[in-house]
Amino acid sequence: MTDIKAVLRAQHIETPSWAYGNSGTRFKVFAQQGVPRDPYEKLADAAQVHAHTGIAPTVALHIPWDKVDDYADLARHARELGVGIGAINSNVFQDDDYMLGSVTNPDARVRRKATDHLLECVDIMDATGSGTLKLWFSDGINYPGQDDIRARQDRLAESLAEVYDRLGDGQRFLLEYKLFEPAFYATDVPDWGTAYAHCVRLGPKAQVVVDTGHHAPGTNIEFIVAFLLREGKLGGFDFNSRFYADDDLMVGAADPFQLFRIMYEVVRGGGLGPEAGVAFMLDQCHNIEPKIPGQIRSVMNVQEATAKALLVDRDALTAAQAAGDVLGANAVFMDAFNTDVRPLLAELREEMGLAPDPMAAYAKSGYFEKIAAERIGGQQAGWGA
Ligand code: RM4
Ligand code: MN
Repeated sequence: MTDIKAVLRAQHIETPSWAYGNSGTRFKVFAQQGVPRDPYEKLADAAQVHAHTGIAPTVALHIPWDKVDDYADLARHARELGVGIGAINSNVFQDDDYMLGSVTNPDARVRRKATDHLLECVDIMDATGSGTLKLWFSDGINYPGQDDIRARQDRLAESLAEVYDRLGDGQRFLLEYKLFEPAFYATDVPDWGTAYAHCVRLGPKAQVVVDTGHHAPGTNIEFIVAFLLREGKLGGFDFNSRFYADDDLMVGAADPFQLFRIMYEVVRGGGLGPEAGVAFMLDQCHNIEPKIPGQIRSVMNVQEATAKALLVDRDALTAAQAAGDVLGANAVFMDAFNTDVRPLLAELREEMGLAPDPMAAYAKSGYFEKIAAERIGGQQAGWGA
């Protein structure tokens, strides 16, 4: 028990700056009260999540949504709030130039512009002390014959190599894949295999990031996790959950059992501790629920799944597996999943000097009332609300 608590205490989940701003579907962005008007206020909200959970000490930035004049100053502001800057997320999907793709665009001028943006993101890593660049490309084609699939792979490889060469010591990039959307026929990085192949060719500073919402329904995500971890190529997660496509709902909300299975493979593969270098990030939008509590709940969901994964009796499991005891092995696994870990986590929080119930503590803190009153006017940068 003590061991498990020590591991949980050291867990580190990163929240995304864009979760704190207004967001929506392509049908409607619903504005909420008190949303941040600039990146500084997003960091203040993220600091609340850390203050109440104790395990969310970094915040991912999205450029240009979080563009500021002085990134070192933003990083200083974060430190003063008790958090740090995490991954820098590039954005080459919201400019008219990118209609036919960014780094895979048939037009060399657009490719140059996109790659320059990625290089600018590495400059921002230098200024903020961030060690991780996250690359997601919306690139792809909608119609058969629209562009040459193979040439687009060549262009992608060329751009990735340029960015890779620009990375300094202690810096890496994570390549994200997504099955479809916004491209509907052929996406240029559609799956983990494509991302993995590009990363292997580039070297150790290139790893794959698994966004849990970016797969076809029914995909065995934990298998992908086990495989990548075994190969030293699992750079991190973008956690969220989905019922249909890339729904970006709260992680653990749609399928807590899947989250448990994923976290079990992380634990099994030695990927949980900081030395493993796996980034546990959230990539979510809170369209109809309040945002800060949405993040708190999500962090708690990952924590609960992790605690259950740590509770799997590995000796008993190995013995049952070796004996070919199918039902016995499955029972060991399910016993851990069916354990109520909430009392254990409440206890852990109290030992960490936190309130046992982060949701209640946040609600009582008065923070929401304060930001709702203070944050009047201004404009927020994000999904376009
Ligand atoms: C993309 C992708 C990226 C995230 C953006 C907001 O679908 O998941 O990771 O940065 O959304
Ligand atoms: Mn993502």
